[in-house]
Amino acid sequence: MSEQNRVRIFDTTLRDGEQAPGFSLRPSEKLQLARQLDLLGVDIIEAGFPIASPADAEAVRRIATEIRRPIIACLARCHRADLEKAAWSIEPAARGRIHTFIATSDLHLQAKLRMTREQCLENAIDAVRYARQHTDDVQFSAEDATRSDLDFLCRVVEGVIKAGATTINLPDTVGFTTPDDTREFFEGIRGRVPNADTVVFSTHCHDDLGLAVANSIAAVQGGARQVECTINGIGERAGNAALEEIVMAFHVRSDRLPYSVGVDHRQIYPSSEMVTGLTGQGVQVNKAIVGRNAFAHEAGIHQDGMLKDRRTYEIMRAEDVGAPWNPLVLGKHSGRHAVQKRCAELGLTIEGAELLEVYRALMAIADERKIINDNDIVATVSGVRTLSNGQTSTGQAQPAATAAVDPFDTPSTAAPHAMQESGYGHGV
Ligand SMILES: [Mn+2]
Repeated sequence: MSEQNRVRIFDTTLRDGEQAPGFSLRPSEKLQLARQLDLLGVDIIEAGFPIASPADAEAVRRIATEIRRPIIACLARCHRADLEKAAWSIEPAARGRIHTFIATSDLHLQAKLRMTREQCLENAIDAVRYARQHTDDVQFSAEDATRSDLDFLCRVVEGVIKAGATTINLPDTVGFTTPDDTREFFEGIRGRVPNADTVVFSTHCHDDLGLAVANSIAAVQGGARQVECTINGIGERAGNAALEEIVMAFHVRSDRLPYSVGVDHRQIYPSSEMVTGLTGQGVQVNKAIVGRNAFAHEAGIHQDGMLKDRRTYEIMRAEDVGAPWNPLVLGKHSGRHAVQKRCAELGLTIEGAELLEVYRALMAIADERKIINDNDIVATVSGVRTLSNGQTSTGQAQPAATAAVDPFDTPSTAAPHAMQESGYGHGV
């Protein structure tokens, strides 16, 4: 793939992610996560917002000292004090970036910053010039870019490129745009602004409408070559674009999305686990790529297909993202085939009438408990075997038909024989 289609992954888990409610991390935890992000292969780590607190500045400086391969970036408003603190924080870095920003939408200028467009433009240019005195790598973000007046935004982008900005980030700060908007927006600005081809354009999307990943991909199709994202999609409000979803979309659908990244997929799941562990905030079970159910199948028709050929219901493999592969969750939608397979994995060979007996007993448990675990399986097989041997714990003979669970109180008894083989659950 050509260098033109190389997309830089700018991870902001430690900045935008960390500033979300309930996600704050201590400096030592930030350093631990930065090491993992380095292993993951991200191009840029945004390590913090140094003016926000002395601990944040210290964390950025420690990361900049230790983590040598990726670019270490940190955030600063267009204020001298912010920029000085940012410069101090990245000073030890092998490659340090100052990321400065100011809002460009009239709403933010009037309601929040109480400044005119001209003052905004002047502040942006001054900040970029000042940052360039400390590092050659300066990123400028136009906060709320997607709700800004396009002509004014183009003037700001032109001004900061002249002042020395090397990356131009156009955030969808409030998660408002759609994929079509986003693509036209990037194409339009890159087409209009002089010297746009001398800088890297960047996208930063929030997920308020659940469109952050789709919008980020649309931005890349519109010419952006840096994507800002976070592990597990954590971030302000509904979060940022999820790194794992963007990377795997490029990987699985390279036919339509011919973009390359430097990320090692097999480090995706370990990174997700670390974020969950450090923050104490789990991901939703059905979260794409990293959720507990992302590679699990309970529906019997799916399980049967999976046992015959994984490609029937999988577009990527759990092991591709470093996740443990334990795809067959046994529940009330499972069939005998899956029960037999799991028993075999547990060292229990069961077939024929015994399999039917075990299957019915497990389905009765599933009606009560939603998920059947390995202990249930072992206990059920042992219970069925004890009964069919005519033995009970007291040594007295007992008829095999009276199992500990009611084998007939399950949906399977009413179904045709063929359905018991593969089980239930929707096929589509
Ligand atoms: Mn953000």
